Amino acid sequence: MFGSKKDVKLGIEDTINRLYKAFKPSADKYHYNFSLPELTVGGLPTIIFLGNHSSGKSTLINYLLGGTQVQDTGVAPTDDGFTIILYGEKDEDFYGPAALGRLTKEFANFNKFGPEFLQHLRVKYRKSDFLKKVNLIDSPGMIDTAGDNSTRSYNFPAVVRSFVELSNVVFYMFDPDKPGTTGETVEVLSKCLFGMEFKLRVLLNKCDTFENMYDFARSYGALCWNLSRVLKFKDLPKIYTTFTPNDTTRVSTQIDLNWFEKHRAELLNLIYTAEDRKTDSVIAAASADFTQLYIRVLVILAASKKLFVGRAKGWCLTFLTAGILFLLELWGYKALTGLGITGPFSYKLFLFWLLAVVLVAGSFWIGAIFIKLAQKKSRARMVLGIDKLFEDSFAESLSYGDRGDLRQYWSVIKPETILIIKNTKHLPIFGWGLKARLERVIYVQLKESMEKLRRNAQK
Ligand SMILES: Nc1nc2c(ncn2[C@@H]2O[C@H](COP(=O)(O)OP(=O)(O)OP(=O)(O)O)[C@@H](O)[C@H]2O)c(=O)[nH]1
Ligand SMILES: [Mg+2]
Repeated sequence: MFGSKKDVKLGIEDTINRLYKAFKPSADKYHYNFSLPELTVGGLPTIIFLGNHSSGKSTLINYLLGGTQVQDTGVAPTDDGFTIILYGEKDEDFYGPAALGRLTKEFANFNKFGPEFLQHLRVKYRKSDFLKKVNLIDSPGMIDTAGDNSTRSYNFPAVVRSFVELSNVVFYMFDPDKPGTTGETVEVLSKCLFGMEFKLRVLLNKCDTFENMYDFARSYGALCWNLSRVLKFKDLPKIYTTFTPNDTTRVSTQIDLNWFEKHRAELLNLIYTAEDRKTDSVIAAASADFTQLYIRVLVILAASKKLFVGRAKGWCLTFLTAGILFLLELWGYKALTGLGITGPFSYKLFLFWLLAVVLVAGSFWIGAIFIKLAQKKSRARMVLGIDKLFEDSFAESLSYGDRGDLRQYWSVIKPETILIIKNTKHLPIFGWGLKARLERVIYVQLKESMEKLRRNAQK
């Protein structure tokens, strides 16, 4: 059905889009929001620029856009928000909710980050041929606030993670002054990129500022050292050593710039061919999404199974207690009156049945209260030992040691899962069909799509 290379990619994107739509009701049932709610099939690739403040993100973007001053640049921290730069017939800027309204379906979930985040969102349309090939995202520079987000009024790592998920190439820029040491950089590199490592390209920028080779080697070494401490990947990502030229670069520079120019050419080539990498990043994002949903489903099912067993035990005990009380009453009645309970109406018989109803109803009433309290306690215990619930659900995969990423996915969905277990009155009990369908998506359909893409690339 699909012939050309492009058709194969569109076919894969279309399949993934249909998977997202098909699983939306199940995801809703488990309170899971897909990071990519819907795909724009055949949409442009997106490139995001992350990095320390003043590392040269905005300057590079302006350079790519033909030297126009689309983004403000400056030595002090300049950008405090995310700017999405798209192609438009006329120059237009949008801010906040209006900006969100201009974006594609991929961004539909971004309002979950709240109004504070939306105040830091901008969309710029520019008439540049470059933007006919890619969408660009400029980001606020990282600052020194590891461990707390007090200087940002929104959940910065979560926002970065979402942008990374929908981007196809992630440029992480460093400058010689701060080769990977700011707190937020460490946090973002270690927490926000798992599963997306293949999109990452590191840029050691401003190479024109080195005084000599020794100076360069020191910075490069420091960057590698810092990266190796925070990145959990097996291999160091590719590092481009480059700079963005301006009118005075050549005049003020003391080091041979030719090699850095060569690296910039490679970098530009990567950007121009981002289209080729778009579909594999879409598959990776879908894989992350469906894996997270899968973990959510399994943990919730394990929790609801425990609660169900607790409830079943409680009701069995209640029935037993009510039965025993009834039999005791019957025995006492017979011993005291010598009468049966099926004879003609008498006030004694009436009292017997009245007491029987009180005993049985009372047992059920007290039983129901006990079950409710026990369930509450059981939920609280489960929340405290939530990691065990996860570890037990994935004991086999984790013991083989080949799915270490499962723990990272779990860390993303854990806080919300805790809230769901704590507060949702009726947790789904039957979901084994969904489990099997998700396994098919993750282990068969998405794997096959990746394989198809690989074969297609070799054609
Ligand atoms: N020498 C040299 N200076 C550069 C280079 N790239 C950017 N600069 C300068 O570095 C300063 C910061 O650049 P920006 O582009 O504003 O940096 P940014 O990463 O966008 O900074 P924030 O928006 O604050 O995160 C500006 O004064 C630029 O002129 C480069 O490759 N070489
Ligand atoms: Mg900037």
